Amino acid sequence: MRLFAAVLPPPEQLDEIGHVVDRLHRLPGADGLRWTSRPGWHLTLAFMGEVDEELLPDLRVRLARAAHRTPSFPLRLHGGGHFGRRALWAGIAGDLDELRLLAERADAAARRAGVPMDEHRRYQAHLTVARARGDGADLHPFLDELGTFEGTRWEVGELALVRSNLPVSGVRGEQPRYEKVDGWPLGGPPEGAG
Ligand code: 3AM
Repeated sequence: MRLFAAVLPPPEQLDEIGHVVDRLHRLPGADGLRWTSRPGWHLTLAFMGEVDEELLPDLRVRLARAAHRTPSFPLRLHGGGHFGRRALWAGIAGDLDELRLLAERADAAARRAGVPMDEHRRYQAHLTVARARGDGADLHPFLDELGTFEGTRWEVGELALVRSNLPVSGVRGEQPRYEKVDGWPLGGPPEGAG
């Protein structure tokens, strides 16, 4: 199955960015973008791609350990950014050092479990809200609107393992469906306790 590790913001924070994205939908050019589906909004930590079922038990143990080693930390959604002309995202502020560490630990957990991981790109925390079709689009009007957004803070308390179900219908613009398959608390009781 196709998997990635992620942080899932709580409903309240998703509603806040949801209101901003509602406004983005009304801007000229919005129809030309593919808007990501809200139940699936996430902060990707480490993308694993297709993972053999037989690697899953070890992967789970290692991700649990990665979560355990990371104390919970605060984040908030803040402003926006883009990857070229292709992806429009809400930005993240707060304890980005801890977020980056969690991303590195999730990546290392997958690697050690035998998942062939791509080489590191510099980790850029983001929550993708739209993708452009074809050659891309001018995302600046959307960035202007997103730029002033300040979400409220939440405490990240879980590392999630998410399955990405790619569309099979062939319907143009259909989105992958994301499904949380497991989650581990950050921090957690001392190892060996209980
Ligand atoms: O929604 P975001 O931007 O966080 O772009 C994909 C999405 O990221 C990314 O993993 C998330 C869940 O699909 N992704 C997909 N294929 C990828 C790949 N080959 C990838 N990231 C890195 N390498």
